[in-house]
Amino acid sequence: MTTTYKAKDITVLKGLEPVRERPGMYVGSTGISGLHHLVYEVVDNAVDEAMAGEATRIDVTLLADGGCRVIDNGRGIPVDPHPEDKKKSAAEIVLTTLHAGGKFGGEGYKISGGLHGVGVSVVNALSAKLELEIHRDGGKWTQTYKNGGAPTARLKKVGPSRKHGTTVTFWPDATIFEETEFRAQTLIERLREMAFLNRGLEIRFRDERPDPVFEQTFKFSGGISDFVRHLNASKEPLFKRVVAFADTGAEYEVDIAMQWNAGFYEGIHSFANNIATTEGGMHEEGFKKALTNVLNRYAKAKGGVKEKDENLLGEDIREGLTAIVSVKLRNPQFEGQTKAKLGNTEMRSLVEKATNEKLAEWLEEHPSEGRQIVQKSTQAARARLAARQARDLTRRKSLLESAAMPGKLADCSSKDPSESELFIVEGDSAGGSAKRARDPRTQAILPIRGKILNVERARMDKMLKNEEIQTLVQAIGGGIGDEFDGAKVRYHRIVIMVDADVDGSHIRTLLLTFFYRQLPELVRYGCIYLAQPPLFRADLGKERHYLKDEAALRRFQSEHEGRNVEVNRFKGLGEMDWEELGTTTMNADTRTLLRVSAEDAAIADEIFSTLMGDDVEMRRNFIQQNAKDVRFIDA
Ligand code: 0RA
Repeated sequence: MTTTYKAKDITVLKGLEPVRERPGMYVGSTGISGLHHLVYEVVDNAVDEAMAGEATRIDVTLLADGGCRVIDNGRGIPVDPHPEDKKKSAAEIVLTTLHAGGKFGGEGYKISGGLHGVGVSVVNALSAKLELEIHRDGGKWTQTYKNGGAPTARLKKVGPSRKHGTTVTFWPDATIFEETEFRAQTLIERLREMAFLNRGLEIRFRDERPDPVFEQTFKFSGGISDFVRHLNASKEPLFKRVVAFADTGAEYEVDIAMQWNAGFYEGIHSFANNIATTEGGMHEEGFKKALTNVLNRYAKAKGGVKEKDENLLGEDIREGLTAIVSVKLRNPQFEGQTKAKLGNTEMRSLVEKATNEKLAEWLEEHPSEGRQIVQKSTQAARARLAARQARDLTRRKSLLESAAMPGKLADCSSKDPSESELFIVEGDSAGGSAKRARDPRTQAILPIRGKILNVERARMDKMLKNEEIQTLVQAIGGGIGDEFDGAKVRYHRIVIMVDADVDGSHIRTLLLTFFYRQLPELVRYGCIYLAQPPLFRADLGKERHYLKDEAALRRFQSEHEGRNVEVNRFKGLGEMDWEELGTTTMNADTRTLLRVSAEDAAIADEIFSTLMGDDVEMRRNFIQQNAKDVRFIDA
């Protein structure tokens, strides 16, 4: 259909008619959220006055008759005749023309803004009635609009006034909105947020609809710092102080406040011109980037994280962080699915720079808090690594449980765990002797490399990644940790057979720690043993005597005083021939095994932690205290 426009139609299109035709375009919807948007639109204008330093107070009242009144003590909408249309006041133009706001306070007057930054004319267009009252230039002025924005008369001075400010009272149009009853709680939340975001601004909410009347005032001298405290109120803050800093330029404002809590969730709330940017955007990006940078630099400078260690991730640092990032700027670009993402690229570097400088400064001034933040972040990093490892292990589980046994394992032929033994043997040559000496029906041999780990500072996580340990887990067959299944264990005796030297003792400690931590059931049920290979061979003529330690040797020598005793010290298992190894250490009829108690394993674990841990002081003390104890430090 072809439409021919008449002059009248064009005038109407220029006015507010488009708003009534497509309300959703201007207030989002014709539902409750669109209805509330009307309130926010007027409040936004009032907040703009506050941001301009002209208003200090906003009163929002829900009237008993369904109307809503917003009073501010700002400059008041200009009342003088409009330069282009002398019959109309500037105020009338503001109320009846779309996008009129910016024409008055100079370029970009409208900083804070509703959904589309369209101003009070939209409220007028969607109201059955709107009453305007202005205090300005020594007078009080009023005007009424009806049926979607038509003025009933010109703006009229009704008397003198010494006040300044604007009062807008409107009654939403029931022919446009699906419902016209405001929800107090929703409005309260937003008004409180507005009060937090605009420090010192007093916002009073009054609901005159119910009986009794309800009233609440919001005014926060701490601004967004109070906001952060409010959000953390039900949580346990890491420390009392709120980290807060700001940066104001001619064209922008950056305002940031944050506080860590003992929880694990990240709560970063960003705003641009008082509008929640729930999809984030440039300001949030800049903040996160700088936060990660500053804290990594700080942590390394102060020793919380070692120079060679991996950086903390942003997510580690943000664990348990509640933060408000609020920016104000001239022409905000809202992007994204819900237009809740700030697109102005300049805000990224501005926020990043402010955070880089001011947060670093704050940390220097608050070392105790700084330490706590780093501690919390490193804990988060550790937890993240542990979680990943747990995932990796589960993924590897199928491999660990697979029927295929590691190539290095010389398995026994028996499939009965109660008669099967696994010898974990240090070194390949000893492994070779052990294979010859064993009973192949019941004894399996798993040789492991001389040093299964470069034991220096090996932590549990490193240990689990070790190939030798993984081979061991595979051979034993029951899995580890939480997923351990005793029924799948393939040997009821697991024998650690290592050299009687420092390396051997290290490996023994490490293996015991591994069993204690990852397979405690095996320790508790007494399945773990230490082989007792002799340290000396004393030859008396053709007789060979195997002696397990120095004490045994001294006893032997005193018993055979005057006779020619030739003493050999075994430097390692590899120096024994296989028959010697068999009779002294492996053969069930002639050997002695030492069963490892849970206590032994716990001691090993403690030794392990002490020897391998980060605490240098503890390690030094331990070595001094135990220097003479051959159990730990063999000569
Ligand atoms: C246009 C220009 C100026 C202020 C306003 C509108 C204004 C609008 C609303 C709506 C609710 N309260 C308001 N307060 C002010 C600038 C006035 C000047 O420069 O003096």
